[in-house]
Amino acid sequence: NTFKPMKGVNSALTHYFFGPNLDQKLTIQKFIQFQAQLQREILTLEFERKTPNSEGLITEVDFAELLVAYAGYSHKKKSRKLKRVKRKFKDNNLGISKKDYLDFFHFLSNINDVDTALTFYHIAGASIDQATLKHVAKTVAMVDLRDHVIDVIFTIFDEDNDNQLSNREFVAVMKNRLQRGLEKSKDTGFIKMMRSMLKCAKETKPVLLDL
Ligand SMILES: [Ca+2]
Repeated sequence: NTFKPMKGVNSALTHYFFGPNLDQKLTIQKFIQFQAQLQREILTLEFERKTPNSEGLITEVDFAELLVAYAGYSHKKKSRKLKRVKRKFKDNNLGISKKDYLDFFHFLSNINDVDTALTFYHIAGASIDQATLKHVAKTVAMVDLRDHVIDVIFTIFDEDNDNQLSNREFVAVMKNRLQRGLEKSKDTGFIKMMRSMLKCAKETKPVLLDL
């Protein structure tokens, strides 16, 4: 009925999901795999935009910029945090690799489970210090965050400088962000498209080509 300007993209995706003859079924597993790959590619693009050096490393400030943009702080709060990172790592600029960046976002994608684990630690009376965060990342998200990365994370998020991350300082910010991210209009279109693809996968009918 109506002309869809996204037809080219949709066709590429439908071919990817349903095969060249559109007769293959899209499994949940394949869809999840696609989603993970897409996220990885987006994160890689973001990382590359910070122009890593010859060793493939970006600066701690670059990394912090990516994270504070993600956290959605006010301009004032952002620049305060970036200044702190700049000061702290001026003479300790070990750099952040693409793996560090991908690992950290993998950790973030498990933030709800991390929250549960941290709450448990809090009840048990243990403080959420660097060692605890590292341990939780490893056991909950199964990522091995480097000590240096954790040091940078604390420099960004530990606002009262007590060497501990409170829920308000870190997990609440990131959880809120993840949830809000899904409500943003630019994502909604994509998610709607994904939903319709899952729907047509169920009906084994290429709905998107039914123009
Ligand atoms: Ca703190």
